[in-house]
Amino acid sequence: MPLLPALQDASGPAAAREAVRFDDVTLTYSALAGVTAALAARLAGAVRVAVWATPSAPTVVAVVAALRAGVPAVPLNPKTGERELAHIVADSAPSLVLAAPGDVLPPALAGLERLDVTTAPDGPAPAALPEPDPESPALVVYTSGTTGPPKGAVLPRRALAASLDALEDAWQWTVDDVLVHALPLFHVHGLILGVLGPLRRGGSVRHLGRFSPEGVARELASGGTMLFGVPTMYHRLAEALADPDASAGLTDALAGARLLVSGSAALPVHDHERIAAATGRRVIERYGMTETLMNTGVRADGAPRPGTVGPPLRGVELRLVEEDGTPLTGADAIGEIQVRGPNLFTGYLNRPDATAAALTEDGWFRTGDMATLDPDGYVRIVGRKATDLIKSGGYKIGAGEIENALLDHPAVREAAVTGEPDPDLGERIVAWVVPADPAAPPTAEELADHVAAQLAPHKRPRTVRYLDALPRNDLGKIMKRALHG
Ligand code: MCA
Ligand code: AMP
Repeated sequence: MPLLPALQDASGPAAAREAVRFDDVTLTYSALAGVTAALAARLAGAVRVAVWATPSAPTVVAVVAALRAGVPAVPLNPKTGERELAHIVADSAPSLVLAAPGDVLPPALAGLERLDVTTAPDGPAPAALPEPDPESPALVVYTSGTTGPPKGAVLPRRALAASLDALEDAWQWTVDDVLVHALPLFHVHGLILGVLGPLRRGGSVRHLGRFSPEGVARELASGGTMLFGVPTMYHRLAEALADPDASAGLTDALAGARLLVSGSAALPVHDHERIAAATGRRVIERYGMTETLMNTGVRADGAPRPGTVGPPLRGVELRLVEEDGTPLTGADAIGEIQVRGPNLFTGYLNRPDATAAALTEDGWFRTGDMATLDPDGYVRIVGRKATDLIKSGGYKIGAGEIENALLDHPAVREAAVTGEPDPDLGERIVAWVVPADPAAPPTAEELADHVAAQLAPHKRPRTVRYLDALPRNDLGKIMKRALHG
């Protein structure tokens, strides 16, 4: 089966069905098939293309066209700062950058040929395009590690198809579903689940452009059947439900949805309970990772259980292992989650060392997530092996990359970065800074702007604490645990 069957047969009964809706543009399957086939013809032969992934219809057209052409796409966060963007461009070496007409691209992309992506179909619906090899790369998605710059996870077409079909099975996801979301389109959650998911099913997606409880209420009340979001969004929905001025319409809209799904980080039980109490509906969670796509999920016909991410999805093998790699058995044992299956990436671009370190010899991926198993196989994530990885607003952020950026600031002598619990973001980035001149420390705003400009706004410290010196052990290593004490 092709990756996007409904686009291959755009003259069929689905042709007039709505595929994608943004505020300003709606594309039917026949329109999307036409415009992406024309663009695919122009991309043919490219090694890789970058996509300036604003939350807009041209991003969908660009990614779908690249997929149809069999050319791997590298979605770029349009807010990425100079240093990080320069790294991604140098590492992924795209032949072209695809952007909407009028988008202003930063200097780091100046050396690339630019192709403007329009959403207006030009010409008659084309014949079906040849389907690329399922093992060929579909996307390269950049993701942070504990140290160093982000790595490009190479995701083959086979992994996208396997993961989306496993979700079809778990959630009874059909052509009639209308997905509502406001996730960014440069990560797995928003792009693969949120856009390619509906398109693979022949259903539709409505993207809000930016998240707001009012937008969620409006779209769910007018035909939306499913909502995907990160815990921060559900937290903000829970807040809105508790606010008499904001809850009008929202309560009924959420209550009427077929499925409310949270992922990318843990949804606190408190927010689960607040939403259930206000709407009578339970949010279900699924657990995934850029490198593995989706691993587990509570089924639509399963029992929702706050604090768990459900059982493994169809086709996914999952085990817990001890520190030395020995598989664990029995309830309550805590171990690292390892997964294996057709949902896995093929490796990190240009990083055979990191790829080898991430996988066992027999092909299990080391997630770094620590969990226990309930007796019925539901997975309960209890923590993470690496304390230097922070999940904030659903974004994975490495402490090391922020520390390096802070150390680049002339007014910073030493820096350490940690995550602190935050009711809205899950974790908030905290920078511990030793100023070069204690009499004239840099302001918190200056440091946040510096990190946002070098890396990305979501990586900026939300809190800055000033110290005379960082706590270090006898070997000179920073003792991060002592920072919060
Ligand atoms: C603020 N801004 C700045 C600065 N300060 N810009 C430049 N310099 C600064 N100093 C801007 C931001 O860019 C943003 O602009 C606005 O101010 C607000 O920023 P912020 O406070 O960071 O955003 P927020 O409103 O708190 O965002 C919350 C959010 C967001 C909407 C929930 O965190 C989000 O979209 N998260 C989704 C992450 C995600 O998709 N993760 C999936 C990874 P503007 O408002 O214009 O944007 S995939 C994954 O994890 C796996 C596979 C899985 O399981 O899903
Ligand atoms: P990323 O590398 O951005 O793809 O993020 C993947 C990580 O997000 C996983 O390794 C988990 O730590 C976390 N994650 C994703 N979904 C969930 C969830 N439902 N509950 C807890 N953590 C999650």
